[in-house]
Amino acid sequence: MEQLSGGEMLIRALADEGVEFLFGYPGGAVLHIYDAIFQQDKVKHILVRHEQAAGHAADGYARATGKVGCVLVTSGPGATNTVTPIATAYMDNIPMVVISGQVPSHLVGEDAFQETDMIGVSRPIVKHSFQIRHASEIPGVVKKAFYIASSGRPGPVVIDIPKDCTNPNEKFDYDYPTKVKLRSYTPPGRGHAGQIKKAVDELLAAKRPVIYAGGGVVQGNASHLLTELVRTLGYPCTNTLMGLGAYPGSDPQFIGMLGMHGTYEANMAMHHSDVILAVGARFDDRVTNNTAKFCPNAKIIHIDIDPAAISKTVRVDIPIVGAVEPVLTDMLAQIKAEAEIKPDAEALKIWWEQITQWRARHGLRYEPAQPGEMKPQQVVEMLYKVTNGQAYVTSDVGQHQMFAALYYKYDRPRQWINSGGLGTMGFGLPAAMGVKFAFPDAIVACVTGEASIQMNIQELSTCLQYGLPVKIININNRSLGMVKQWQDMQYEGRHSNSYMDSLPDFVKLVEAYGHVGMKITDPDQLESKMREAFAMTDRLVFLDIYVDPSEHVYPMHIAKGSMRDMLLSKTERT
Ligand SMILES: Cc1ncc(C[n+]2csc(CCOP(=O)(O)OP(=O)(O)O)c2C)c(N)n1
Repeated sequence: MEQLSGGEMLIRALADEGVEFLFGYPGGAVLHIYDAIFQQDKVKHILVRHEQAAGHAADGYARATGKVGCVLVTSGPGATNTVTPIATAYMDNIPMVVISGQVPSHLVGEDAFQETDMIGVSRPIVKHSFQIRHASEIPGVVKKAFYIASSGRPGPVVIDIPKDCTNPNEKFDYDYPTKVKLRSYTPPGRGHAGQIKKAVDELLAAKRPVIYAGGGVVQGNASHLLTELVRTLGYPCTNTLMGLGAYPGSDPQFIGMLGMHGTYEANMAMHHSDVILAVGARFDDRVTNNTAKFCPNAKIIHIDIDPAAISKTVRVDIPIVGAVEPVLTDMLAQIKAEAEIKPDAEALKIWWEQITQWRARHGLRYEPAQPGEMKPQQVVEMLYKVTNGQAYVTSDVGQHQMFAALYYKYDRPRQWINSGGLGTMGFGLPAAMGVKFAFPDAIVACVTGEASIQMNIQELSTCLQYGLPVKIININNRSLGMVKQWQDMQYEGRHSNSYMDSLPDFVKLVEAYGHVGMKITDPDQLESKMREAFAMTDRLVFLDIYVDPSEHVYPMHIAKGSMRDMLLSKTERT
């Protein structure tokens, strides 16, 4: 049997696991591992400029591919810099393995240089963690870590490795396990047949049904089945922020995103429905508004892989615990088996007429721009046009994120990549890097704001090193737009610390990093400049686009109300 050191075993195990890219940053505790990286060429290490970006890049790679994203950092500050990306991945159920170096075993607990209890620090935000105690454990732990990260409800796993366990002078037998056995961990598979039958009967009897699909459909690779189900039944479908692309955004049966900034028609349809089928969605507070007033007349069917998600915030009538893919397969088979029972065509006709009226009342309407100004919504609509709806779009957090969610139509799962659960500013650019590594020929656009982009702007340097021609669409409103919007609405317009003075000249800044920058202030130049930017297929282009700083995102739920309680513009409410 081959003899390898702990450091060599780690990298070989990653290669055996099929890891293509390891996003990381070196330091003392991981130097043996970095030496092992140097001496092989299977796992490509990507040197970022900040460990936070390593985490988000691995996350973006994972979201775009469905594979596990992988990160390597040193102990202490290197490890703690990954806390935000770990929490980001945890909230959105993204499969990720983070390997942190640790001080040598004999110094653990002695406040040694760069010692942080990473297992303790990360405990509330990981699916699982492993502390390595001996080099020989490494292959087995890597196998388990990847299995746990990617199975069931996916999530981040930390492996903490003391430096002595990677010592190049101590070699052990290397054997990568082919199977993994974990006594206390069995992710659910198929759903309960009786519950599936009950759910199908309820669905077929519905008069005002809505299918509400979330990120679980994307992560569970079940978009094709969701699409088949929605089309078979002829029912309206709404997606959560995390679920965009799970059902094609340009399809007439799609009624838009729901929730706090959901479309008027999606929120109204939810509120007035009599049966809701929730698939891989978790009824979070940004969706439900006040749970006590949530969809008062609806029977709720909930498919989720995690039993803990059932009736967590909203009481569910028919729970189905299982992976969405086999559950939707079984539901479709059940519908076919009950071929003599059809949805109520007359009721459905009336329901669609009602939805069409709601759509006509608001839809994606926004106030037109003043002459010479640009609205942020226009920018996203132009992005959709210029990229023919084909781009992978990553975003940061704020108004621009909501505009990117609402005004770009995502027809494919994994096309829309954003931090929905944690809402992490600084996510967009490194996530776009991860997507570009996964799909070098794809169009990748990062829709951001001038505040968010500055949270990881140093990654422009990484983009130059690896030749990553992502396009950055900076929707520049000279302010922390979303914060300012809340201050306008709830604090009588007192803009406490939500204006950013002294912004850099972004064009010069990106040029200093070796890229192309363009400033757009004239709406008449928006299309031509954007086309010019996307035509430069081998260059990173930063479009700094000045928009109306007073714009708000609408609709917006009225706090403590029901799904149907919305502000529709600065002067209208439902
Ligand atoms: C790391 C982090 N800090 C603070 C916040 C709170 N926050 C949410 S949106 C926002 C403003 C974002 O401004 P910008 O990136 O310019 O986007 P805009 O809303 O103007 O489109 C802030 C500060 C956050 N989500 N993440």
